[in-house]
Amino acid sequence: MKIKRIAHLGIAIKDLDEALKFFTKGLPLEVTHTEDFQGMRIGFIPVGDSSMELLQDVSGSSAIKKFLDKNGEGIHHIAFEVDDIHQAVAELKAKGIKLIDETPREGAHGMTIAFMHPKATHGILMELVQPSKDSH
Ligand code: CMX
Repeated sequence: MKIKRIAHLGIAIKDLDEALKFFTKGLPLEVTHTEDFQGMRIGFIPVGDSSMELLQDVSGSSAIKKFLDKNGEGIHHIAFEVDDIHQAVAELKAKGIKLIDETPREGAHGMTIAFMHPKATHGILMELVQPSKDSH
């Protein structure tokens, strides 16, 4: 497995429109893609070779809602880009590393994703992603 870069930092936020005022007017950044995905409203903000993935709960029952209720806004996960996610997941399984997604699945923005369990990664929720051509 080769980890190519930090693809994005997932940040749990209460309100995407409100957060974008800070990120695009307070900071000189741009939101390049927004999407409704599995009970979340998601905004992608490129920063150099990586992105921030702002995650708002809209369903009242997403993983982000539970995280926000427990911790408030903040960094939720870190995503590493790999070139072959199926091979990467197979390698982690062979090493006995606990995964949330034992089979890669479709994520936001056309990415194929798999989460590792935070209990196996020193308390940080980590995600592997294999972007599609137009992902960030
Ligand atoms: N980072 C670090 N630790 C986390 C965490 C996070 N983002 N979310 C939960 N945890 C920890 C909790 O603190 C808790 O630890 P303790 O047992 O020590 O208290 C433990 O994991 C269990 O947490 P929980 O609140 O009881 O939540 P669940 O067990 O129901 O779910 C998790 C936790 C990580 C398995 C679940 O949130 C999950 O499957 N996440 C992956 C999918 C996801 O987060 N999707 C939203 C992101 C957008 C996307 O899908 O692309």
